[in-house]
Amino acid sequence: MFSKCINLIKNAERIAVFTHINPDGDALGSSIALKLGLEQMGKVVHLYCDDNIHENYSFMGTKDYYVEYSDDNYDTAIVVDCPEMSRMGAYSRLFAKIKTKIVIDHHLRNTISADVRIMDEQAGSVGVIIFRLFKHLPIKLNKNIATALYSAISTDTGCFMHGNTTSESHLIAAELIEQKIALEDINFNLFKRKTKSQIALMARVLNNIQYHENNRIALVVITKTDFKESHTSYIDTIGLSGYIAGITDIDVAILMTETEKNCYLVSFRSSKVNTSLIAQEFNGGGHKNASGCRVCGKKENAIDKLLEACKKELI
Ligand SMILES: [Mn+2]
Repeated sequence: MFSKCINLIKNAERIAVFTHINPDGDALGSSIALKLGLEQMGKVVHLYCDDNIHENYSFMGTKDYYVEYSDDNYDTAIVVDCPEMSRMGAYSRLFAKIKTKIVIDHHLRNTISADVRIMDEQAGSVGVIIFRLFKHLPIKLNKNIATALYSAISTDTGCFMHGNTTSESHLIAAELIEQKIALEDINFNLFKRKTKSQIALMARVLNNIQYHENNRIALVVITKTDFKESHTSYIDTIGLSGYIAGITDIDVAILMTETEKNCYLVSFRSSKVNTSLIAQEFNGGGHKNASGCRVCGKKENAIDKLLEACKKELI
């Protein structure tokens, strides 16, 4: 699986690593681990993410590793955890220009073309794939790499609670923990740490849950007003959809976030329904249990469209 990728990496000198906008722990952790690992091989590696990075991830060193580069002198591009070009934001243009391209991903439908595509839809996180790749390269685990990879895996498995958690993810985690990572601190940052503003936003959200289809669908809309009045922004919605999905007997949780007037970023969460099928109806994508899309239109119309698509998947 890795042989062609390994050859490309061995021949690379200057590598740009890309990931998706609205980056999560897998996107950031996988990118940072790649940077630190490939630097051990003497490569120059720069990280690109066209978005703000939440303060909660700063324990991984995001402030040092993500800086603005104007450089475009790369021979190799690697894009991780990103299913389509548009999700790279403005950096998709830089990615397109680089001669050799490698895709490493676990999303169900990845549409980015490259010289090598390392795809494992069964992998619970890209972090798992990077860990396997490192075993074939002269890269040694250390505390910083282990912190990044653990964060990647912990994020996408919901702290080893989601259905994509496997014995492999636990075995890898065990190896990473042996690097003396700050386990408790990492998981606090990933899953518990909230600002007062985030709690204020959460209070508004929890107050405004709508139930549909005999309580099988829970839906929340976060408007620009909610952000304004709680002094928060889109980045502060981290973890909210998972919270709603935890309501007893809910089959699907839908979180709609107004990003521009009458345009919503939608995230679906479910342990019972294949949410990627719902997201696909709106040209979105993701995984079985967690996916997302964008809808535009008047709020009530957008809600109706989403509920209609969602109902079809309820068994
Ligand atoms: Mn991921």
